[in-house]
Amino acid sequence: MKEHLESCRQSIIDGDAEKSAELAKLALEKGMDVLEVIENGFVSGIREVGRLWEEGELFLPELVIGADAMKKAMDVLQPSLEGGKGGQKSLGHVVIGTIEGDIHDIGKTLVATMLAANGFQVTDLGADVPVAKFVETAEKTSADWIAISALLTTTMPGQKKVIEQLAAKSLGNIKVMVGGAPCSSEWASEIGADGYAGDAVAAVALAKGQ
Ligand code: B1M
Repeated sequence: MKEHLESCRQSIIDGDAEKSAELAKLALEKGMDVLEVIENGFVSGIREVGRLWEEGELFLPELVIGADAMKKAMDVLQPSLEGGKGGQKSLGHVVIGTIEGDIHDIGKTLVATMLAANGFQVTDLGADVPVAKFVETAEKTSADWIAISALLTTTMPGQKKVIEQLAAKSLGNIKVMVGGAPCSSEWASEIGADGYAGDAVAAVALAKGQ
């Protein structure tokens, strides 16, 4: 198990998309815990790529190649996370997306998949989503939650703008959760969000009111 997780992590650091997809398939065949493989294998690898890039040991193209390897592995694993979907009563409707100016979508997609797998109806708006689009979609679909991902310190203020637009339109009944690497519960309180989730499991618990 430990060895396999380490190989998964290394495949992302090496930017080897063929290998990462192969290791993801192998993990499924071995019946490994998919969330553990994602978090302690592949996510650990992409975070290391980010660290190496920040320290100047990798260049931007290598960051892109690492992200591609990560996406290939997620493409293999994501369907098995969706297993819980269907047949159950919806626990509520969540509109999710990555805020405008920000194209990081790996974590957001993982959160969307986990919410859907746990019985929520999810409208995934994708990445680089304008503030008004979150508000309009949530209003039109009578959503219970808006979940806004931001991975850049420069795009975090967009999360606050969504909350301000909701208030301006008297839609304060729609709850807002924020997430993404630079966010925190302090940030959520500061901007008046209803909650912060540090990972996909926490996002599900928050949406369930746990
Ligand atoms: Co970028 N990038 N990147 N990047 N990138 C970061 C975020 C960075 C921290 C890297 C670093 O410096 N160490 C840094 C941000 C610095 C800052 O603002 N403080 C950075 C930068 C600077 C940039 C560019 C500006 C680089 C450049 O062009 N000069 C550029 C920005 C482009 C843009 O958005 N406009 C850029 C580009 C890219 C790639 C395209 C190459 C690629 C993204 C590919 C893609 O997503 N399609 C990329 C990647 C891969 C990263 C890192 C390495 C990894 C992000 C990731 O996918 N993590 C990242 C470093 C890092 O985060 N440590 C970095 C795995 C993912 C599963 O985790 O997204 O954190 P995460 O999601 C978690 C939780 O945060 C939470 O649950 C998820 C699952 O556990 N969560 C939520 C996330 N969203 C949530 C929403 C919720 C609830 C929970 O509900 C609301």
